[in-house]
Amino acid sequence: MSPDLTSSPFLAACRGEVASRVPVWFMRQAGRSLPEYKAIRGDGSILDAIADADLSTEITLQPVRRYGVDAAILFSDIVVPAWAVGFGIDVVPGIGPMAENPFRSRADLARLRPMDPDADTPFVLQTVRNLVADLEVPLIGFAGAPFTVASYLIEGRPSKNYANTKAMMHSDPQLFADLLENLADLAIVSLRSQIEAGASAMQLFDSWAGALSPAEYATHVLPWSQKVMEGVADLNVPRIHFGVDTGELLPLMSTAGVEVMGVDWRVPLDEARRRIGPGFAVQGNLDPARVFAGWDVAETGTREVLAANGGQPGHIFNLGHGVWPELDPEVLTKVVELVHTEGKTSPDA
Ligand code: 1CP
Repeated sequence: MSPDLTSSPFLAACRGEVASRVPVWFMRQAGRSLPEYKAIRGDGSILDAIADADLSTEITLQPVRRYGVDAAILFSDIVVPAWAVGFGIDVVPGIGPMAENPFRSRADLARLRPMDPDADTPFVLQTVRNLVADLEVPLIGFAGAPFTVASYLIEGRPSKNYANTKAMMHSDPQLFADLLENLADLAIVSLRSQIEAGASAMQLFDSWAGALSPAEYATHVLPWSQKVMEGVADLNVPRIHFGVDTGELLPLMSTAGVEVMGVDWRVPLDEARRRIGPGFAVQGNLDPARVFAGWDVAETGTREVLAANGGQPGHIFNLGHGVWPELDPEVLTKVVELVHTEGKTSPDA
């Protein structure tokens, strides 16, 4: 029997309630910073590891065991739905998602057929079921937001300036909208299947939305992220929304239909709360670089993040972006311990 997790510190904080402690987890907490990951991951594409439910289950559990974090995040990737429906995308070790034939024209929409999770991603559902049977903390399911996934399909590889993506957005807005609508549908189906299999929260990663101006975001991106959030609303799990370099976009992103707003390291949490207004929990936001710098710097940074939240209910401690492969897991363990002992929230804060 899996335990009743409703009163877990993580889910309480997502609801904006005072939790027994400030919960903490790390984006990209599984993966290459962990020696135990490198030991079992093998070579080749991460997609092969994701297609192996036993391996994905173990990789998801590794950081939970090591760090004592308050939530697990499914070991998968944001390109899994597009890969599973046969778009033609791979994840190349040391680089990231790559498509040999990028999305360039209306005809490419046919490469994104609807997804049937039972037939197309049975291994994801099996991994979620394995995990919820084993875990004593909530499992977070996730999807890439339509814009961020589109950026990989259009560029065909990780990008610095999103030149092709923004060119399509401005020169053929209808094609861009049709692509994002298609990707929104894939994200909805994928998220619903993860939640129905047992995930108790979800995060929509719009990692690269910070490349856009607020006007571009509002017109060309927000409606499709809103569609994703609405498409899972009836399942009543907390919805977390996050992107990097999104300080200017926080007020808009928080209108997508979210309970928890993820904040990168550039905006202190008190300022982030001021920008998005009341009624949201916040997640973040220790700069990974301050973990890289070693424990003394990480300790000061952790205390600064807690102080910026000022004890307000609804704080989920996290990094301001994902764990870097070069971070020292020992420092992250100490961050978790410090947040657990010193992090307090109060209704009077
Ligand atoms: O083969 C490997 O081990 C390579 C590294 C790796 C890993 C561990 C990739 C390739 N994906 C993942 C797993 C992954 N990806 C998780 C699982 C949870 C965990 O690690 O704890 C998650 C949540 C993701 C999500 C993801 N993939 C995002 C959003 C989060 C973020 O960091 O902004 C993005 C942008 C991707 C694309 C991606 N996949 C992999 C890489 C190296 C990248 C980024 C490439 C780039 O810089 O554009």
